[in-house]
Amino acid sequence: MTPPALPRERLRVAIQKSGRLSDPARDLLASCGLTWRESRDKLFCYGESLPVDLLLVRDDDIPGLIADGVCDLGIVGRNVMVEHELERQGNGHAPALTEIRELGWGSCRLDIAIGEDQPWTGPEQLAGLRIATSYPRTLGRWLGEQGVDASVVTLSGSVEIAPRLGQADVVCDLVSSGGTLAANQLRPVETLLHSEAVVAGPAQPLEDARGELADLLLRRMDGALRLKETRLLMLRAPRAELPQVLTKLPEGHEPTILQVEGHDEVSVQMLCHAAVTWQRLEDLKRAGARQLMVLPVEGMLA
Ligand code: PRT
Ligand code: ZN
Repeated sequence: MTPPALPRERLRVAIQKSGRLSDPARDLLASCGLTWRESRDKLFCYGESLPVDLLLVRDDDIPGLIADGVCDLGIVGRNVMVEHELERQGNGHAPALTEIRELGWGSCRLDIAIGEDQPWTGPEQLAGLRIATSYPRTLGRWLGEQGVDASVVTLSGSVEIAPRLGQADVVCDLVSSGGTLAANQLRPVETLLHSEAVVAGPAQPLEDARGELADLLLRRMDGALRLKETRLLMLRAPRAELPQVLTKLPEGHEPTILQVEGHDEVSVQMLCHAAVTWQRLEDLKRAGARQLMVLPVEGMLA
């Protein structure tokens, strides 16, 4: 696909067109205040609120688009980015990408998995075996680090059924809940990589107007990601119980404590860095707090 010719003072961000990362990536960009108009083929979104356009592609294409300078940033799994960089390295090229932000979602592991009834003594057990994977370079690097000589069978999908089809002895695949492995009578024994969605950018920083736009977008992303986690905790407590209640507050900003007019009571408000658990609310209540309330925060400007 040839991207539309546009002046390069517009920033171009590649995201997955459809798949596990596409909705969260769009939601994140929307929470940064981006609005856009989709092209008829739905592969290109023209940024209306900011000169930031989106290219909707297969996740595997994102690192290459950044490496070639077609896109300036991308939202992609670390697993895909690492594999791309190792492929470049194998071909004698310098690194093209850098990981700019971890996004905290799309988490998974790249694991070696063996038959669930097979014993596991360690990586040396893999010597001489056939390992099916969609991540041959990441697997190859790990095998090299372990000093194990095994043969890598590269498959583009359905890796977990390779042992049953006689294509491989063990697998090296992405795992999140572990349900797919279990359904295929496999169990994970080694983790090669911890992955999550990341913002990837070029190894060389962007220097023109696009650099400033990228900084703006990243600052908004940081704010949006922080806000997503932030909660406002509100409660009341008899003044006498306040010291005890304060010891039970979760992590967050310094609490604001106000006297409740006409009562020997205080009202406490606090911005918390993470969701407040039921356990925490029960602990606060036992310490003397009443009328506990936890609210999401829509916007914040310090
Ligand atoms: O069409 P396109 O090429 O864009 O999409 P895709 O099919 O290659 O990717 P997609 O949407 O499946 O995954 C995109 C990214 O999501 C991956 O590159 C990872 O960074 C991330 N991710 C997070 C996962 C998983 N979790 C995951 N569980 N990607 C794939 N899986 C698969 C895994 O391969 C296995 O088949 O889910 C199965 C295992 O899941 P559990 O929950 O049963 O363990
Ligand atoms: Zn893919």
